Amino acid sequence: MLTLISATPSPYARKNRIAMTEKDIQFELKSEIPRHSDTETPKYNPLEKLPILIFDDGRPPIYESRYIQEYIVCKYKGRGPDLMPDGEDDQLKVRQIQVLADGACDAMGLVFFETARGNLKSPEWEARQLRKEYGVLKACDDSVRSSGGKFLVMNEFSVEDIAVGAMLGMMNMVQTKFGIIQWSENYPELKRYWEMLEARESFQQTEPYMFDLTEKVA
Ligand SMILES: N[C@@H](CCC(=O)N[C@@H](CS)C(=O)NCC(=O)O)C(=O)O
Repeated sequence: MLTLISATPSPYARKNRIAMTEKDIQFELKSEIPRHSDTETPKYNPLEKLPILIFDDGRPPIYESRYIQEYIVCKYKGRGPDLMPDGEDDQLKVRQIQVLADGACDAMGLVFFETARGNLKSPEWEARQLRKEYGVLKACDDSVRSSGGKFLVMNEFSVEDIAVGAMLGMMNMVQTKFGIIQWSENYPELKRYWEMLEARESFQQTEPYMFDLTEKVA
């Protein structure tokens, strides 16, 4: 049995959970708070980040959500949806979109911890990160409009749809809980695409929610 170390609000772990659910791969979900001192992440990943996929046969664990997606796509090919188109150029498009979606999640993390600095918060730094959020939203909206179909590349549900869906789910959570970013009103097409993704069973089962961070981290 595989084990995935995850966190309830994590868009990164959510991507892996969605891919494994879509492919009907059984795994144990271990949710934790990676920024608390009792986190198990350093035991498996020197970068101290989750998601981490742990094997029960002694193989070393793997980490980095995009790498775990690649592992799932390669090792479970032929099981459930491929989650990756066949053509090289299409695969490159998929990976390019993943870079943007994951980068927006990284920038949101930086905004979150900048906010936690209270009086030491740098408005310039926060504005720089928020600019990235809005830039990625615009780029994703452009991709939705030019895809001409339901999904972004070759009209096949693939890992870049999962990445953009998880990113938008994270932004929605942040908008609802902290009022940090407004996006859904400005991008009706992107919102429609996101709602279509969220209607999938794999998305519904993994809806993100915030945990209580009780230790000071920044
Ligand atoms: N690039 C990494 C980002 C993972 C990441 O930032 N995970 C957060 C949880 S959402 C984490 O574990 N943070 C702990 C830390 O940065 O120390 C990935 O895609 O897996």
